[in-house]
Amino acid sequence: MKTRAAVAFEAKKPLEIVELDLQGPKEGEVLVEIKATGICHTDAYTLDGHDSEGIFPSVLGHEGAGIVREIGPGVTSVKPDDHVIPLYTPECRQCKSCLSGKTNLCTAIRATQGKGVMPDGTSRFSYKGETIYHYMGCSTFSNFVVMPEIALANIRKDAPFDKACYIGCGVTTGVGAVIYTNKIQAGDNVIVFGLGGIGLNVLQAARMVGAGKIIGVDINNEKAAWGKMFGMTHFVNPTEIDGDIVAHLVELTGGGADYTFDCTGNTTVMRQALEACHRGWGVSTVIGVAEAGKEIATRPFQLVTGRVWKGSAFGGARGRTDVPKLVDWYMDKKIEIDPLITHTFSLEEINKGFDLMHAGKSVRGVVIF
Ligand code: NAD
Ligand code: AHE
Ligand code: ZN
Repeated sequence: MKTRAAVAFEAKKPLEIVELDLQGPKEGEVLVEIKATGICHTDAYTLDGHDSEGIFPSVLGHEGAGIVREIGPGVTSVKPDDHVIPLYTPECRQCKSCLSGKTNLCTAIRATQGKGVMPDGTSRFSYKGETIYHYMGCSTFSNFVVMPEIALANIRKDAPFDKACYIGCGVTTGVGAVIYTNKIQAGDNVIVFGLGGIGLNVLQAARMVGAGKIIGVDINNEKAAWGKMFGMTHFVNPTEIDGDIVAHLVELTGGGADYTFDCTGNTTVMRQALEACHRGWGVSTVIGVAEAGKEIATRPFQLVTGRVWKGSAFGGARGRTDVPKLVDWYMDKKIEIDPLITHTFSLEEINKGFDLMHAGKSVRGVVIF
């Protein structure tokens, strides 16, 4: 069949809207009509050539929601007309990682996802006979996609696609980092660096669990009002304080935070986030994705004296199990999504979404097919 898609033919070039050929679902695969997709900073990072796994030409996008249109042989967990969220972190429930109960990082198909192909090693997309690669096992910037069954969360049908799509990455990443990766408790002091599409979701989850001080750090003052809407109690712009940001935050929290989060992808900020943790027990979680070749550093003494440095992918959420629950929380108004979606676009307008993100003017842009 044919599908309209925004294709990244080359790094650092605008996406081009073209009609691709799409092969139907094979064994264990599902054809999904994507109804809406968010634009995450990770898409921009790959398009800008910063991803060591970036492959071109490819169809980017990993934050979508849609409807099952056809199933391949052997598929049992979804059927035509089901509403689904594609999962870049699948959940096979059979691999060593899934069975460990210690991680959400299913390893069943990670190697082929990173190579831009389906689990059988081939792509379903082509253009004028040339292969176009998949991205993060999702490619939600295409109106139709083929997904492995284990990478689809089956969600309730009354959730609107243009909001539910955000649960496919940003909402789950931010909320999950608080409740799954860290199990933050009432009264804990929290610092969030970077108040964008991810950081604001960390804030709202910190508010939800009754955190104590909820401090937001951003170099863009326009994010102060956003932070306050999502539970932030104090805002700090590091470019506007006297002296060292770490010392400032340690003083503000009476010795350092119980939990800090990097939601910027900047390795200097990651170090500040670790060092703003409380001596003896503070935990710093890296969520931001750093450019290829970047490394993090700190004095080992920071760890010797009890600070913990860890990371979180997709908020530690097990996709097929937890994503439908997050959709329920949204529908039950436990978490807010609507105000965070500041812009919507047609597929033809998708490059505007990247421009607004780079300019710091949008929180989440969503393409509606
Ligand atoms: P975004 O562009 O919406 O937000 C980034 C925010 O960081 C902006 O508000 C910006 O002003 C702020 N910022 C930039 N430099 C800063 C600095 N030096 N100090 C303080 N604030 C600064 O991006 P997003 O969609 O929220 O994504 C944030 C990061 O999270 C990206 O690196 C993205 O790739 C990553 N990410 C990771 C996961 C995961 O599973 N680990 C999932 C989604 C996104
Ligand atoms: N391809 C990059 C790594 C990118 C990365 O860390 N991705 C996050 C999700 S970002 C979503 O917006 C993730 O889940 N990582 C776990 C994984 O298995 O990719 C690189 O450095 O090569
Ligand atoms: Zn993302």
